[in-house]
Amino acid sequence: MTNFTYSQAALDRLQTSDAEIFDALMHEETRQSEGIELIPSENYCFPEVYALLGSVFNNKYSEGYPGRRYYGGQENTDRIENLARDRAKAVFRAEHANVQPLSGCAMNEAVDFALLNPGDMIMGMDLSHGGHLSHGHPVTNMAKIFKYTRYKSEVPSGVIDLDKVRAAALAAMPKMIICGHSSYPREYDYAGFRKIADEVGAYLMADVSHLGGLIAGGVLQNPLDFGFDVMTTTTHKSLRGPRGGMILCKKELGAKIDKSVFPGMQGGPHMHQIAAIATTLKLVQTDSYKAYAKQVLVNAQALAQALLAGGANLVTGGTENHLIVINTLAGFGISGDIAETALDKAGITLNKNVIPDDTAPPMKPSGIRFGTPAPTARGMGEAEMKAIAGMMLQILRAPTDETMLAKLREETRAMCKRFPVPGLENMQPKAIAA
Ligand code: DSN
Repeated sequence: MTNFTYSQAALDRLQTSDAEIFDALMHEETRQSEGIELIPSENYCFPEVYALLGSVFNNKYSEGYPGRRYYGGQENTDRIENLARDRAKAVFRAEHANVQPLSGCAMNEAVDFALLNPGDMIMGMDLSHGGHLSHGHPVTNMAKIFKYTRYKSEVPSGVIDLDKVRAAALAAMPKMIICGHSSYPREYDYAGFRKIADEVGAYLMADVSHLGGLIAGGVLQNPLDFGFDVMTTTTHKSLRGPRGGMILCKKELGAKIDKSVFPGMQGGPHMHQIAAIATTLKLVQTDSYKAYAKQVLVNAQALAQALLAGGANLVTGGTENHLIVINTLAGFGISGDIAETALDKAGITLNKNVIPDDTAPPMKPSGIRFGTPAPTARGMGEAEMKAIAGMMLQILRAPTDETMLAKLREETRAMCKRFPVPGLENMQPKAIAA
């Protein structure tokens, strides 16, 4: 036992000292327990993560790196950061690891500033084809500093035509090429990208934020096995850790990356977060986590096949990873925001999403995006995926049928009761504020 029982004692105090926030917390526990979470970047963290995020490591300032800090009292923080770095290197077969980035955008920005100069050209995937804002969208601050050029996937297959990527790279001569996405349901040809980067003399980076857990679990390819210079991943998606980011890279780039994270971008690292990352990286090495990663992909196939059989229009025609994008406008005559709202009413949470070359605005796009990491973490399998697909199809066909939505809400609640959220198994409904 620790000297302070964080969870119950701290919650009891919170209930008295800030009833409004306590109430929101109780309602969020209920929402997460009683609803089917399909946002593909979300997950239920390992319960151990809650313990560390709510621990006294929150109180510590640790600017610098293990063995070289600007403040005293680092014997325990050095231990956890060394463990986190060593485990990250082991899990991802990396030569160097930095576990301090506060989250995804910060980690990607740190890489850009470590390896490039203002005005340099970066090549990343087009946002509507699955790329991420932090890979050079004009609305971001980074677009004021670096130049960006984009590659796309082929429509409707989703294949990335490497001849086109090569031609575009030879024309733009980027200093860095990025593989990575937040809504691309296909695998990359990492070896093909390596050849192109070599030909134009660019650094090659993979942002595997969505895939990190599936790579750790050994069910998707690891870009570092293909000679990538840098790989970034957030730690809270398929990895099931705390919110955070990691940069993994070749040894010779380690010093530049570390300097760019601190003091370049950030001050004090969040040591409670780093402790939780360390534990996450131990847990993802277990057989049960490897089985989980495998089941995430099996479930994605089950969900995709059932939706296809029901006439849904899947972007790229299917999936090879954990996520699925549906063109709701083409398949059901409704925009993604209408679909998102209707599904939410029935207890199925996902997000509206642009589809390749979408002409509709991002708040009223033509599709939806969803995936299987979260339902798989609560133990749902193929039978539940088929049932969820059936409910989704009913809703997408009749999004304004409130009677049907209410009936399906009861069904999703009943399904969720059978699969408690990890860490919330003993949730007492009576403890929930009205
Ligand atoms: N917000 C994350 C996602 O949903 O993919 C990426 O930043």
